[in-house]
Amino acid sequence: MNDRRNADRLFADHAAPKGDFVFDEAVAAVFPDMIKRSVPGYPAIINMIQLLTERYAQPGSAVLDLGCSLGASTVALALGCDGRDCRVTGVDNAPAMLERAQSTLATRYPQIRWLCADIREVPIEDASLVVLNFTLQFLPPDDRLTLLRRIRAGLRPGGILILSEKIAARDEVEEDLLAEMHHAFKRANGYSELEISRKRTALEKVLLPESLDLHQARLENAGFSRSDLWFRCFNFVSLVARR
Ligand code: GEK
Repeated sequence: MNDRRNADRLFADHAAPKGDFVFDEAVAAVFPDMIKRSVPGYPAIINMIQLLTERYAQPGSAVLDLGCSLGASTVALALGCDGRDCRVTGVDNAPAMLERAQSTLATRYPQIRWLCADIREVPIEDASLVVLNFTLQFLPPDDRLTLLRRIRAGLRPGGILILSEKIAARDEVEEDLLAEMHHAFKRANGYSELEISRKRTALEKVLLPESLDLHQARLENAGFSRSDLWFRCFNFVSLVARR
């Protein structure tokens, strides 16, 4: 899919970024390769977002992708609600990501609106489907419930939230299994031990995973009537939460 220029070698050599992970130009340039080689099941999740959209997007409603990165999930939304006159919006607060999404996709998908903004500040109204595909994990934990409450309040009856997250294990034994298998997945995709450990250090204070139980309890607290796990591979999950 990617030639060498777009292959993720960010943490491979002496020029590896120091400090906390940021979604800058260097990350944007390799992001499709990075996420596919780092998140088990990512391509399947994107395909299923399209199928879920075909099932749940309501005619004339708003459909939002919060933390859209380069727009892979936003395109799945646009394709899934084809012909239903939905207002599809991709939101990201990293200019390097959003600008690249917009410049590569605007001509092919003119129906998508792109918004460079913090997802904690965008209005959510008259929506039938909202996506948080591996984005909530980057918000400070104290801000997560407020956002979920706003999403719940902005959904039409019958509307859903698709929430995908890297999760924390329930105990040490499960943590060992999941972390080991995630590393095995990355090694199988060509990442070296050094790259894996540098990336883990860079993400440590930025990506804050929580347990599946905590996510489901918070969704309930935010007013969602139920949440169902529809995807899991190691420590990566996706849920459908119903208004
Ligand atoms: C995909 N959904 O390809 N406001 C807006 N955007 C934010 C915020 C915020 N407060 N915090 C983080 N982001 C995508 C993948 S990546 C997941 C999502 C990953 C954005 C951030 O800039 C980045 O683009 C995205 O959330 C997370 O399906 O890299 O593991």
